[in-house]
Amino acid sequence: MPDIRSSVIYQIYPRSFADSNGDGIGDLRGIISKLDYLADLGVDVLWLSPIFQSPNADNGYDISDYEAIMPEFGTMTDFDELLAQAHQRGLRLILDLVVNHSSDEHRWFQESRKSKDNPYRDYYIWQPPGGGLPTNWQSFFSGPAWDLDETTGEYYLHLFAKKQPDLNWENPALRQEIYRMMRFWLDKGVDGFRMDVIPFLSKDQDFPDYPEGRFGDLTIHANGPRIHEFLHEMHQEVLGHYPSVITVGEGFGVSAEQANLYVGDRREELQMIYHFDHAVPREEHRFLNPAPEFTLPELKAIFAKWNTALDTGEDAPGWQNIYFGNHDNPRILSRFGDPERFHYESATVLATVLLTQRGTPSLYQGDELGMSNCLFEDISEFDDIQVKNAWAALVAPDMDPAKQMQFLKTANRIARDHARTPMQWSDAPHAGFTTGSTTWLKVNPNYPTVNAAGQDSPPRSVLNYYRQLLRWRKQTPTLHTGTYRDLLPEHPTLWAFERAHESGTFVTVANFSEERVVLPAEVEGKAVLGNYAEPDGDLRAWEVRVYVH
Ligand code: TEU
Ligand code: CA
Repeated sequence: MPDIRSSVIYQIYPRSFADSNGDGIGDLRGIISKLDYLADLGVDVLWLSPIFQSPNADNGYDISDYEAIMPEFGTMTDFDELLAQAHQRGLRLILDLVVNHSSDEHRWFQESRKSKDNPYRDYYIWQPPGGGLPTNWQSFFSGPAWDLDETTGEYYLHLFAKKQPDLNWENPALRQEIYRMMRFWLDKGVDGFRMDVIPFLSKDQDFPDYPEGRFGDLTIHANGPRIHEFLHEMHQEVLGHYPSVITVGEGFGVSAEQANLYVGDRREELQMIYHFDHAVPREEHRFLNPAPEFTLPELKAIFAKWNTALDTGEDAPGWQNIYFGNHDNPRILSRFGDPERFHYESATVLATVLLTQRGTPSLYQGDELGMSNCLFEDISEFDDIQVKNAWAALVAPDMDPAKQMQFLKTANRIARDHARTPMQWSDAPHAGFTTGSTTWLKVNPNYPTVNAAGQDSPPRSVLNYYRQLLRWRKQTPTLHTGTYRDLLPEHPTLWAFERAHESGTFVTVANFSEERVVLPAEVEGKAVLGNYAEPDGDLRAWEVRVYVH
């Protein structure tokens, strides 16, 4: 079994990847039809965002049956074929495990809300009304985290939308149901799980209000009192019985110092975690008060800090999953690159920096083509519950024109929908994503120039750069396990780092600007790879090189 450290993960957002039947919604047969493309790209592991039955209040992150396929995506037979065909091509497949909450349409919740003595009552978190809301806890998508359910007159907890009630991990029967469900998928041959908001599973049973000065700080719900007990139990009951299983925890609220409690080598919890330190801060109020983007020195400091933390302390070493973007963030090229003026150059800078870093990288669909943010001209063009609920709370009450403009401008920078527009396969109508006449979310109008078919043959394309880089990464052990050292942490526009290992030392140097920069003395050796012909002398606009010495 390949070491996860030499693997690269590719995230598929199934709704937007490829539509096989013309209904405008991506599906499993669509993914099957693109497996050759993915194998040829050179990735190792496919992570599918949720494919389970769901009313789609949060695009599948609200599951109503963990063992059934969402009908829009296909059938269990389609899934079995997808898994078999992926394995035939040497691709491993991991699923999204969303077990902090379910959908309110899950049978367990339907039962749970019926009466206080229903056998499923304790599958969820209920509190009596007392003097009103049980605590002042806030949710991600819709104001207070408690909702009064009229049938029994009690409140249930939902840290996300109202239609996403939190499961009660204090209940051993619930935990066993989850473990059984995990075995169901692993026994089918699934290779592991990406685990949604995993640090949230354990809730403080004293149900304290937010501490003074931290009202609405949702990171407080992470790292609850029994989280490590639960994850260790999950390992004993399930994960430990599948020696080559891949696990990636979504580490919202986990600090670098806490990471090894989840992924430290001997902890018997998870294999990898990914953090939010460089994710777009996107609490509801940000749509009117946007936070500035990270500067390059800030971004570099985050990567350096995590590398150090994972190698430090009694639980070290630990391993992480690294990324620039995913389905919860805008497009990486729009955040950190220059899609208009230096499309190829800046997309390949981001590719090289991520794929030569220390950690198991996750690529997000379309980044290998240099897909960028899409212009949403009106609130009605968005789909995401987060944007819509924020608009309803912040703008809809008075429809103040200045607020509307500010909101739209910010959403066009930070909304999750940017990552969710359909994959751009060709310059055919709807970017070749569907043969039908509509798509569930608009297609980025730049598809005639940015698409996979157009990048397939030209040697100088973002796609071919990724292909070449992924092949080279695979055969270069230094990139899998070598140490990480930032050579110029303070430099405002250069990211220069060294990866050292007995099999060779490499230095990546990347210019995150269009200004020419003199090659610093810290960078030595012979250039082996880059995004400009004749890599020599000053670094040109958005130039990246990798040196060996
Ligand atoms: O995300 C959890 C999470 O904490 C954030 O990504 C959050 O959704 C966003 O930043 C709000 O500001 C996971 C999934 O990746 C996300 O798609 C789901 O919406 C969420 O959990 C609920 O399942
Ligand atoms: Ca379809």
